[in-house]
Amino acid sequence: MGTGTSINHGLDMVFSNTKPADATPEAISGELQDGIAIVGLPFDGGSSYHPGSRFAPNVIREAGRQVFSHPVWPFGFDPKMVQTVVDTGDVLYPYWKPQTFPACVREHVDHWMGSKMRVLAFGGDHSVTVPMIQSFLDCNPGGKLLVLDAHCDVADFDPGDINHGSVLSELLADGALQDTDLIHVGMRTGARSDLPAASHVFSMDEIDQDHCSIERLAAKIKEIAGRAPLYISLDLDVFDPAFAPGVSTYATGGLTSRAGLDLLRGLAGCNLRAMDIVELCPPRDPGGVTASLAAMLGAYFMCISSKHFNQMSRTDER
Ligand SMILES: [Mn+2]
Repeated sequence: MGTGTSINHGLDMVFSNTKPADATPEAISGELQDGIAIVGLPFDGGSSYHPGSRFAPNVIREAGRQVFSHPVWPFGFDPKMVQTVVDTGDVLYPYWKPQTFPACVREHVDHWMGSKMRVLAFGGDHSVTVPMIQSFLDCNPGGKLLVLDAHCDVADFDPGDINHGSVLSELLADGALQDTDLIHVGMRTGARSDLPAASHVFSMDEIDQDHCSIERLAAKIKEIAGRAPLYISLDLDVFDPAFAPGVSTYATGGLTSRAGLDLLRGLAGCNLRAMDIVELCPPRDPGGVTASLAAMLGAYFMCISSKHFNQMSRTDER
């Protein structure tokens, strides 16, 4: 089973018992650069309703302990054993200057985003995605963005605003993200016309959650994404509150956890470069149900984007 270089130091709070970031990408030489860099984004200054997502990164790390106690179903392997996985820790910022957070994200993330490593980030409220995507697009011009979210996040904004409700309006206004490069899944608030007509929208009422339909949806997304570098921004409120009660803003009528996991698995083979999982609000998460889902989604990303899995799948196809 591969030669993973993950190390359990057993001291720090890290996702998947992996090595804390005592190494920069430059220091991780050769093939080892192909792996996962994990980043925590403990910020909820952009939340409109229920704060608390600043506590999410470590809660997801903790939930990961159980997820990684077995090979990840249905992949049958432990993703930290087949590739380098480095938990780079949390983005730090002076809490009394919340407006500095986006720049602090760039400072922490840019060199990982520009390396061969894939980036897996745990929010934070959805506003943390803005500097993440800007970093991604700077490193991957022509990259595409897949957003899974109940909301379309197109609120009006003034320069310098930090608002989890204006993620897409900011990115589209910035010019780095083209509307044709935006794929949006799970919308069920606002109006379809809130998003640019040229973007690819699969609203919740258009998604049939049986297995074959999710497979077809994944195939459509893969067709749109092609070989372009892909960033997935996963707002946990895309799931129905029955499956993900620990989010800050509820929107009834969302994905089941099964459908969401199947959809993510269906995206194997895309040129996956990064994913964020945002809006987990631990203070309203009974029993850690949503944290557990977030950790599993992270583990899925680590599996489907690994060289190991993609080589295995190619062999199966022969
Ligand atoms: Mn949302």
